[in-house]
This record gives sequence, structure tokens and C-alpha cells, in this order.
Amino acid sequence: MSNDTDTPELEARLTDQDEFTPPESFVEQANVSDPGIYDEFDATWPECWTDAADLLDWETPYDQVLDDSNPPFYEWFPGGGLNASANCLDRHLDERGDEAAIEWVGEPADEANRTYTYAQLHREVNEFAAGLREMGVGEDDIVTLYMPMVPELPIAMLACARLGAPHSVVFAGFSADALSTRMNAADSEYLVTCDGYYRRGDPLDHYAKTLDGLDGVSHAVSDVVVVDRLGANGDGFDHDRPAAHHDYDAVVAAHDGASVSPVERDATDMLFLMYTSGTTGQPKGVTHSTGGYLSWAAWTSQAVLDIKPSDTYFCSADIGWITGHSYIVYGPLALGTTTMLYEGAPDHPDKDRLWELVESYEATQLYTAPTAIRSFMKWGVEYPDAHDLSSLRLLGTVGEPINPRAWTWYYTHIGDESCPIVDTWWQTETGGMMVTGLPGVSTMKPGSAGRPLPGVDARVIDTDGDDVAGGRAGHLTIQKPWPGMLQTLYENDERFIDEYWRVYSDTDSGDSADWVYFPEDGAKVDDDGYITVLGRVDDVVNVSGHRLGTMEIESAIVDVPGVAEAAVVGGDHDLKGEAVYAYVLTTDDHDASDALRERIVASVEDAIGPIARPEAVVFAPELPKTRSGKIMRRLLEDIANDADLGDTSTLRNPDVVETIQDQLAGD
Ligand code: 6R9
Repeated sequence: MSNDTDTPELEARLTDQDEFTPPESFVEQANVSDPGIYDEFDATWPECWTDAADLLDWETPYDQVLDDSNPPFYEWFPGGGLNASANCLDRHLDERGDEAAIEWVGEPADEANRTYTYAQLHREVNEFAAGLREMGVGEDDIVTLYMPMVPELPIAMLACARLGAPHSVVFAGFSADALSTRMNAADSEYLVTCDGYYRRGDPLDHYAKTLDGLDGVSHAVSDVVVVDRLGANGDGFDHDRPAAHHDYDAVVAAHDGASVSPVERDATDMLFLMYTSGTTGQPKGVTHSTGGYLSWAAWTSQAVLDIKPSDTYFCSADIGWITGHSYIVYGPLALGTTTMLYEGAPDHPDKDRLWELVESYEATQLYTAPTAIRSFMKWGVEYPDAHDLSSLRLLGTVGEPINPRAWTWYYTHIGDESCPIVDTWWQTETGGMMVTGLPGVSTMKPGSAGRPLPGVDARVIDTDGDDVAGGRAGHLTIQKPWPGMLQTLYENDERFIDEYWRVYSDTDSGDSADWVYFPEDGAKVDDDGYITVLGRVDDVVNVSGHRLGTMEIESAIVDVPGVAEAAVVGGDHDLKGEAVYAYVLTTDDHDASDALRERIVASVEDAIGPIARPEAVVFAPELPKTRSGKIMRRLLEDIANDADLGDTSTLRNPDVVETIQDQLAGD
């Protein structure tokens, strides 16, 4: 998206806004059904957030709900002590020890499926925690987890949490370079990875990528644990393993039946760290607290996803992203429910895979992304229609704006018009949901995320800081702190202030009221206070709900010999929401060629991963620039979208526009 928050395509999305009231059958059983909660939370803020903290077991009660004396370094539940793994496991053992905590559905086919009861999960987390502890992992040591959707990933997360060691999960689809960048930035000396995994039936050599990544780590890595996902099936790849690379099963077996008492963490101690893309090339290390984050994940899971212990809840995200952290692992397990973990792709072995799983596991909620819904639409209604989806009670979406057509399709064909849809706006940084309806209370408007949650002070403002109304576009801001908020950027308080606070805050003020969080999204608000999020206003492209920094992609492109300059923008894409468009200038001694284009694509995949693969690489004689020499990215977006370009005469080099358009058309 562009810096312009009122482009016509986005306006169009708002025109057809029908309203839907939540089904009575849902309201009757909803965890939250009293509309009075909005006024009540406003009146009692921040004390209202004891409701969230009360969902957890505290080893030491907190002294205060919020200490806001040093903004923006807010402290939620200071003085309190707790352990996240104890909250997700130990406290459920008496009542739910034999109930399923994780239903894992693996590839290939169904033969690999595993159910972990709370008792079994607790046992293995303890065993693995004992193993990590023996390797030397202690409180505050950062453990990197580079794994796909296998049960050992949440097990490792909870084992780290048990020891008070923050984890840093790196999405398995990310490249070796991305792994080394993140391990270097966090000075992480421990890594848990796996030998490989299956994608649409084919084994992938993840360990080879891991070894490459480790080559790029600039400090000593003391231990690596390798989960055997393929080897046991006879699909393993041949690699020599250094002595410091332990086999996961052997580690667990060596600590058979071990018990590790959960380390009491201060509420404000770091639970985990997650790198996300931002405006500059260097990923941002978002840090989350133990008490605030976990209460937020639990409270929103209860209030918005309506999770109850008796549910079988299905979120199709990857744990390598924040959605998987908050809404596959921490939120659902804190509430003692059954959470599903699906390793495979939604179209393998066939395009009804998700519906087959919903039917056979009798899933009660489905939480997925608009990009997936648009694919389901394209594949056709015959796939969901072939299955009994009547176990579903609630649907959710996350990651990007949902267009009303996709919303209506989801509501009709998956929810059978009897499931509320929660369109949840939030970010890695917010820890959990911020703007979305309460499914037992709120009227739904397709295309709009809804009102801010109770107690969340989200407002759309103009550049003067004044509220906008009546459907006009502005910037989304959050004007009061919330428990799930990031604490800082890892070891970089200054960048934390610069990235999120500087634009709208009086940064010299010690008064919390003068501090405003800016998530870098554009939004509109209607007369009912419903917020429609329009997308990023920074240099971030949202491809299939995944945040990618254009600077990171550009730097991978200019690394290729023969490339002089590159500009990357997001262009509209029917399925992915946005796709990567790269405009490239060659050096004088290189011609534009297919071979160069291939090297560019390969370099992007190596630096980031296949998700960042450019949709188009357009060779341009020059990049369109303003008189002051700034690349006109908005214009490049409009070219990608084949949109009306308006007046281009103020460019320093107006002639270049047509040449680029021709190039793209012939692409
Ligand atoms: C949870 C997650 C955050 C960015 C965010 C915004 C976009 C997320 C959205 C949405 C419109 C929604 N976004 N949910 N836009 N409607 N319901 O996705 O975190 O990966 O950090 O991305 O995603 O632009 O700023 P993250």
C-alpha cells in the first residue's frame, strides 16, 4: 500500500457495507455477551485488565495493574510472578490431564498424526527442558527455534518458557541468511531445528539450510538440537553432524520422566522475541513480556475466539508467525483447550484438505487468513460442500484486510450463515487482537474489522493528531497502553521509540497521556466507530498476510552483480493481496536478460525465502524520481496496478514512465 491512505480501490471496498447480527445460538453460549463491557472497561481502565490477569495462575500476586510512570516503557502487572509453561500445562493436569492439548496432523497423509494429551505434553516439555538445562540453557538465554509445524516446536517453546529462556522462532520457510541474521542480532547460542519436513508429499532438506545459516553466525553456537522428522520415515538426507548437534529423541530419552520446576518469572520478564519486517533493512526484534503478553493472549482467545476447554480449535497459521504464537500455542493452551496443528498445505492431497480436517476433528473454530479464503473461493464451493462443517461455531480472519466478497463467501459457504466472523486487526507488536468485534455482542460489517476491543483506545487521526470521522482516511493509532504490547525492540530502546512512538507522541513528556502508538497502518472509521484498516503506510509489503520489508528485498537485489539500483513495491494481487514488484536498473556493462532476472529472483529467495519471490522483475532505463531525487514509489505501485497515474509532469524524468509501462506489459 502507499503513503496515500485514500486510493480509489480502497474506497470501493467500503461501499457495499451490509450488516450482520451475531446468530442467537452463538450469543446464548458466548463467553462474552454483555454489551456493557465496553462502558465498564472504559470506566475502570486500567483496572479492567485484572480480568485478563485473572485468567492466569500467579505464583506471586502483582502489586499494581499498570505502572505508566516511564512511558513508553510500560510495565503491566509489576511485582507479579508466574511461569507461562505452568499456566499452559501444569495447572490443567488435574482436570484435563487426559484430554487432548495438541492434535497434530502431519504430512504425508494421515499416518504421522499424533495426539498429545495435557499429561503427555507436560511430560515431554519437562523432559526437553531438562535436556536444554543440561546443555546450559538458563534464564534469559535466547534459544532460536527454526522449525516447521511439528509438535516439537510448541514443545520447545514451552520448554524454554519453563526455564525462563526467551525463544526466538524463525519461520521455517525463511532462508539460511534470515536464520543467521536473527541468531546474530539476538546473540543466540542455542538452536533447535529439524532434519527436514514434507511439503505436498516431498521431503525438504531443512538441515542443509540450517547448516548454511550456522555458517553465517558470527559467534560461537554452543548446542544445536535436531528433530528427526524425515529420517525415521526413511526419507532423510545425508549430512555429517557435528558433535554439538544432538538428536532430539535422544535428548528427551536421556531425561525420561524428568521434572523441571517452572522458573518463576517477573511479569515484565521477556517471554519471547520475534523478528518482524520494518522500514529499514534490519528486522526488528519485538520483545514480549511474560505477564502482560500471556494475559492478553488468553483474554483475547476467550473473548474473541470464544475458546472453551471443550473446544477443538483450529488455526491454520504457521507458528513461525505471531498468529501461531498467540493463537495456536499460548492463548489456547492457557485456556486448556485442544489446539490443532496442521503441518501440510491446504490443497494437498486435495483442495478439500482443510474441510476434511474440520469434519474429522469436529473443529469448533477456524481462524485463517483472507489470502487462504480467496484461494478457497477460486477452487470452488464443491470442496467445502462435500464435507460436514456443522461443528464450526466461529470463524476468524487475520493478517490483511478482507474484501467483502471473500467475507461473504466465508460466511455463507464455510459458516453456513450461522457462525459469526471475527476480522481481527493486530500485529506482531501488539501481541494479540486489538480491533475486532466481540462475536457474542457486535454487529458485523464485511470488510471492516469493527470497533476496538473494550479497553483498547484505538483511534483514527489525521496528521495534526485530530480524530477523523465520517469514513475519511487517516492513520490508525493506539492512545493508551495495553497488556499485550511489545516491551521494546531487542536491545534497542531508541529504535523502539523512533519506530512506533515518535510520530504522534510528545517524546519529552513523562506523562503517559502524551504518548501515542503508531502501528503504521492507514484506516477509516465510520459513524458507528467501526474501523476499516487500509494497509501499511510504511515500506512494508503484505504478501499473503506475511510482512516483508521492501528494503530487505531491495538489498538482496542490488547484491546481484549487474544491478545498479532497485525499487520494490507491492502491487495488488487477486490471491495474495499484494505481490512483490521489482523495478531494476542494470549497470552499464550489463544488459537486461532472463539470466539476470533469474539471478535476481534467486538472490531474493536466498536472502529471505520463497515467499518474497518477485511477481515481476521489470528492467527500467531509470527509476521515476522527484525533482529532489526521491524514487516515486507510489507511482511504481500505480504502474504495477495498471492504475491511473495522474499528473507525472513534476517528475525529474517523466519520459521514463511510459518505457516502464511497456516493459511491464511485455513481461
Ligand atoms: C497478526 C499479524 C501486521 C500487519 C498490520 C496490518 C495487517 C493484520 C489485519 C490487517 C487489515 C486485518 N493486518 N490483520 N490488516 N485487517 N484484520 O498479521 O501480524 O505479521 O505483524 O502483520 O498486518 O497491516 O499492521 P503481522
